Amino acid sequence: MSNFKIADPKLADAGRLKIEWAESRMPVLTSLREQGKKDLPLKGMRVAGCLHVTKETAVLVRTIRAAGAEVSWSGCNPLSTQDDVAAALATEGTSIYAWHGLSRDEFYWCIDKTLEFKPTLTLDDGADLIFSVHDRHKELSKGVIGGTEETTTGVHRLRAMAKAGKLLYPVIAVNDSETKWDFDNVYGTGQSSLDGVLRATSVLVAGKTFVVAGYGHCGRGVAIRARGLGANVIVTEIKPTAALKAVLDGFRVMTMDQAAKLGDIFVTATGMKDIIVGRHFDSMKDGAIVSNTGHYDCEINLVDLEARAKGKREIRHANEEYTLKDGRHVYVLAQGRLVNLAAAEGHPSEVMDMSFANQYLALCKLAKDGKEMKPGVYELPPEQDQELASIKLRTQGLSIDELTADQIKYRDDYAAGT
Ligand code: RBV
Repeated sequence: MSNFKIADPKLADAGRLKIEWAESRMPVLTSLREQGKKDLPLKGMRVAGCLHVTKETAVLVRTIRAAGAEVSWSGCNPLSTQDDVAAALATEGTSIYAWHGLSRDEFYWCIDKTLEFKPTLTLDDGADLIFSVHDRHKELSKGVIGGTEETTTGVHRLRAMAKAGKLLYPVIAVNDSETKWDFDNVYGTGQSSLDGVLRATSVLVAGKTFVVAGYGHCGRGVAIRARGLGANVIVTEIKPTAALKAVLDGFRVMTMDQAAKLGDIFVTATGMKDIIVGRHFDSMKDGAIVSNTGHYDCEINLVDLEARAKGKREIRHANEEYTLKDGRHVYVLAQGRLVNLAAAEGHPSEVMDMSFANQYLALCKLAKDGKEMKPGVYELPPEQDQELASIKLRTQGLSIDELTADQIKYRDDYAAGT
């Protein structure tokens, strides 16, 4: 019998259909599952997970369980849980504590519940679970062989913990695998963020001035897709080389002070706090739409906006209209939380297929070798990226060329010139 706290168990049938749909688009992860059913690489493991409860995550959870592990799960964002998926997981025996719209206290309560079974492995997206182990449940860390981390923000936190000498067990930075950051962060964030903006607003993107803050992998993905829909895209940056890349990719680059006056739609993708603050709201056009796709909700300063507002109302799902004291309106999507997961369904299954294959393989690696690994942040082997990409290509019916023996000789021959 599983333990769970979810919104409504009656949603399980709808959740199961969603999961089936995702599964049909995740051939890499499901092929690993078939192998895992035979080899049971996670036998005896207790995996605590804190990651968005989506249909794709459910495919990962099923895979981890099929490989022999017990699982206890919570969501990693108050607004990203898909309640029907949570219900489906609960009814198939997964311990899960997650519902859409939980408070901050409930968020940490859910994490604490997942730790009750004393995990041997932790799986994070944003490092809130690992941090909870280190902060409030230090005694549990002795029993943890290792952990994994899904996202840039979490890896950043963990590297800072390791640098401060505070990290107590080895963690694999799944985010840093090429088959994660070069696909999920770019194409996943690109499409799902636009999906979130569109579901929350249904506005015409063509012809709009679309401001993207940050030109890392995520920001680049959003900028490319916004341009694809016909927007005039402006990029803001703090890093000279990233800004220059945006310029050479054909985007306008300027400061947020300048962009704030021009933008119709804003998406922040920086991982940094206070990207859009009071003085930016002061200069925005009437009707500006503001959203964030970074991991935490600190990029748009809503306290500053509240201070300028005389009223607000939810005008559509995940879309709040703020009326400012001077009569202008600013629309905030998904309360400034990641718009792709809070207003839409997160990244498409096809990219999560590779991200979660990396997650699964990282857990298997820790189950096998974790006891010999010192505390620290580790990366997955680059050969694994090539293997996963090969499976992905094969399942799409695509073939690629191979070097001949003669070409390999040429490649390795430093004396061969003109
Ligand atoms: N993300 N997961 C999904 N559909 O399950 N969508 C996005 C999904 C992850 C993504 O890998 C990213 O690194 C993280 O969410 C940000 O919190």
